Amino acid sequence: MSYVDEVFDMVVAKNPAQPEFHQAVKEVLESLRVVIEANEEQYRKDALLERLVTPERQLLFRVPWVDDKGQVQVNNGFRVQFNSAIGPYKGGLRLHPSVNLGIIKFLGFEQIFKNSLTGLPIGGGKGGSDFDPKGKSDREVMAFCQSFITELHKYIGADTDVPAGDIGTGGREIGFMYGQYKRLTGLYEGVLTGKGLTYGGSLARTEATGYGLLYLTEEMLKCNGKDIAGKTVAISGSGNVAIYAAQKAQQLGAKVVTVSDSTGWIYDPEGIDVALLKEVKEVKRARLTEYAAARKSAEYHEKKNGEHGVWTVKCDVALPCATQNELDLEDAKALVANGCFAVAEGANMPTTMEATEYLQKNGVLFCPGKAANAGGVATSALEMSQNSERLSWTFEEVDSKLKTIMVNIFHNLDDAAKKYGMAGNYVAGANIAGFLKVAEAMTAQGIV
Ligand code: NDP
Ligand code: 2IT
Repeated sequence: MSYVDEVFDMVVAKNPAQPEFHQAVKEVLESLRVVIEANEEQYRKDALLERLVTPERQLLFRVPWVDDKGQVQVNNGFRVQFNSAIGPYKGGLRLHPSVNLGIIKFLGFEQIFKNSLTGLPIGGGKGGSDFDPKGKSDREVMAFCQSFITELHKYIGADTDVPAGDIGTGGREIGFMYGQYKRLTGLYEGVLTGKGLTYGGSLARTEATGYGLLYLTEEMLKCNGKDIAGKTVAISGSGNVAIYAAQKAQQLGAKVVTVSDSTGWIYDPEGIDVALLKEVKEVKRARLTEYAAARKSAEYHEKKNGEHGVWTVKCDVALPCATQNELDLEDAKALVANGCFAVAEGANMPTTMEATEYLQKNGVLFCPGKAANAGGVATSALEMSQNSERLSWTFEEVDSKLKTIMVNIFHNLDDAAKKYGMAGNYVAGANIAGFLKVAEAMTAQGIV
């Protein structure tokens, strides 16, 4: 059996009931086959792949907090410190009722390669909790965040592990966590990113994932003889990534016609009104029904079981920006049938493996999340730099660095795909380019 297959079987056997983690590992290992086979003896002897798929450290902890009725609630807390070969662990904290260890491991594993692709010195990690911030009062969210950090603060720090936002964790949650970390440690340091601008946050971090997604998409289209201007774009999600992806797409001259949340989706043929969307989602924390109520041109569709939502709408470019496995084979077929020619992932692993293969086979340009959404973590690393030198850069400075990083990422993965005889396969290109830097650093640092 080949080394890659052996390691994949081991991952399934040793990590039962973690399908998302298996899926993420499978996709990466499949792409690496050609690289591994060229140097199999050495990698096998060093157990390089076994070490790569095994987190350096996994923290599981209890998070007790008191709700507004005086009732004690208990959630599960997670932090997976996956790989520190090229820098301190770096990655977000997801707060969503679906969170479990397998989901955090898939996200942490992806983060290793994503962070490598940014070209910046950051290792891979991820964390979170099955706490649901939806419908909670600010005081309840604060109580949860303080309890979460009271345990996690022992294991993080500006030079060891630097968490940030993800689904359910935005500026409010990062603020409460930062305050508690500072209170417990007495340190005013860059231990979290995505901070508010008055206490060490970076300009353009809020916009970075969505903007970066569009900078990369623009470059991918340009290198394939196409232009984003004048195109119709379908976006899923209506959170941090989706909102700023829509904003930048419109600035670049495209028309965004859809957004969604977990209960429904909007079709707005006149183009999404981003200012209204921000008011509904960022200020009121309300459902998309409020967007539809305030805008004549918008159709609201309730999400029903088995219904395929935003991907049934005719578009040129699709940007999934909500969650994992939200774009399946049927969606991919609908996109291709409607003439969609490019898909770039704003979310982490939103496209199933079958859907990815179908899109690639049908000539759709496909950029995986670990490259396409790397602008968020890249700008987090720029926030770390600013915190270390105790300076703040202008919006234009950060935004122009972000754009350069995204353009470079695209060319790195495009070059890697060509070098290994898989021109145009950006999934393989991203996995190979991300892997090679981490593998070299792990090898140089010996058996640790
Ligand atoms: P937010 O919490 O701001 O928004 C998430 C959006 O996705 C919401 O519209 C939410 O709807 C929807 N959503 C979440 N879970 C589900 C679900 N199970 N089914 C259907 N819809 C769902 O998160 P972000 O925008 O920050 O994150 C979106 C994606 O981007 C995630 O995959 C995240 O890992 C990834 N990402 C985020 C980065 C960042 O910097 N924030 C960086 C790189 C990647 P509802 O409100 O109804 O739950
Ligand atoms: O998935 C991701 O890259 C993020 N949620 C952002 C991580 C970060 O450290 O900014």
